[in-house]
Amino acid sequence: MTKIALITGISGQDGSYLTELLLAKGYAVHGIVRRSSNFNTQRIDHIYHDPHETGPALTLHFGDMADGTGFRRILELVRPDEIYHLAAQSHVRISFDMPEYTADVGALGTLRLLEAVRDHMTQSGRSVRVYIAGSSEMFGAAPPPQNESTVFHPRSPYAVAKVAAHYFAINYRESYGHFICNGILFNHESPRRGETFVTRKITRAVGRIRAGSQKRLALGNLDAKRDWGFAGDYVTAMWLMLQQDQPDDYVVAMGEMHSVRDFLDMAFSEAGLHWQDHVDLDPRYLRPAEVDALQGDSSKARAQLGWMPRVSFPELVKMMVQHDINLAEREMASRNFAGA
Ligand code: NDP
Ligand code: GDR
Repeated sequence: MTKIALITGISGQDGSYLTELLLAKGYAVHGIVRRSSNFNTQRIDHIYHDPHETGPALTLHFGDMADGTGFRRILELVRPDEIYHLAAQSHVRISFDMPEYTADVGALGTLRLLEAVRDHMTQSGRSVRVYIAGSSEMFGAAPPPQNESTVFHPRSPYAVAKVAAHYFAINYRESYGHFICNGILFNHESPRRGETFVTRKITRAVGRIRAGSQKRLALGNLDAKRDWGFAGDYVTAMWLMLQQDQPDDYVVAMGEMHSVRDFLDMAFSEAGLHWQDHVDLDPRYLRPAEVDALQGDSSKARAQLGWMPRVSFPELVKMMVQHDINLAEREMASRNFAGA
């Protein structure tokens, strides 16, 4: 029997890698996308085929985690075996500008999903497994290394919303016996990372500075330390969690800590540049409360799930820089052609 997966946040970085993984495993994949005045499916366009031409291995539905009724309708239609709940306003600094919306989508959106799944299971007698995308931001000010037993100390509206979602999930697991897993994932990046997150902001700038289309790069706190891994490796952990006999919560991380300054050093050096010649500090990018240091202890995921990252930190930086050098060169070439 073909397994059916439903992914919220399918158009995001993780959604695109997870879709590739599940399709390769033979799943029929359904994803929820937001209505937008512009196309917002660039990250999955290479996988999506017109169902009129090829048959639906990947099916998209319009929806929004602020709209519980719409989600229920999609759930009844799709009848998934597994749900991967990735949708969120996922930018930490922007969550200080939009706290109410961030909490509505991140915390209440998760509750809407869990309630819909609860009713669906009661009414249909079916069993649905659910993955909830938690974050190392939930640890916030708790000193490193952080693992599943570390007490949360969230430092942003985003992180508080994720903590609420985490405990909603545990409450539904304990109250109704649902198969729900919380993944507590540390930062994971890729060439598909949104361009306002610090790693991609840096590698995009490196590419453009090298191509001659950008001169300066404005950043905030260079001292913050993060545990950065490759997104393609981290979606495998999501899938593994839902294949276990029992639901549980897992930290997924590389176990290394690097500062933003370290990332700058490596990314600019990879392109033969010196970041000190190009970077300006702009207080606009500072946060009202910062998370200083995150380093995950993922021994549990490695022992129980058999999860292992394949891409090292230096390989990740190199992959992103090479991608963005090529992208900036293509942008310059098309700009020159347009002006020819
Ligand atoms: P992205 O920001 O790249 O993707 C977020 C996705 O959620 C997008 O598809 C976005 O749609 C969608 N979305 C946003 N708001 C809504 C809404 N109101 N209704 C429905 N969909 C919505 O995030 P990532 O892929 O990097 O992360 C996936 C999940 O994992 C998020 O929940 C994030 O908070 C969490 N996480 C991420 C980590 C990381 O390092 N990447 C680490 C730990 C947790 P659109 O494309 O239209 O904007
Ligand atoms: P983070 O990622 O907040 O860890 O959340 P981000 O890349 O935004 O910031 C990492 C660190 O870099 C510092 N920083 C800057 N950040 C941004 N975005 N822009 C800048 O110009 C800049 N200058 C310095 C930040 O202060 C911070 O300390 C990401 C998101 O994917 C979340 O959804 C996810 O839950 C966590 O990772 C784990």
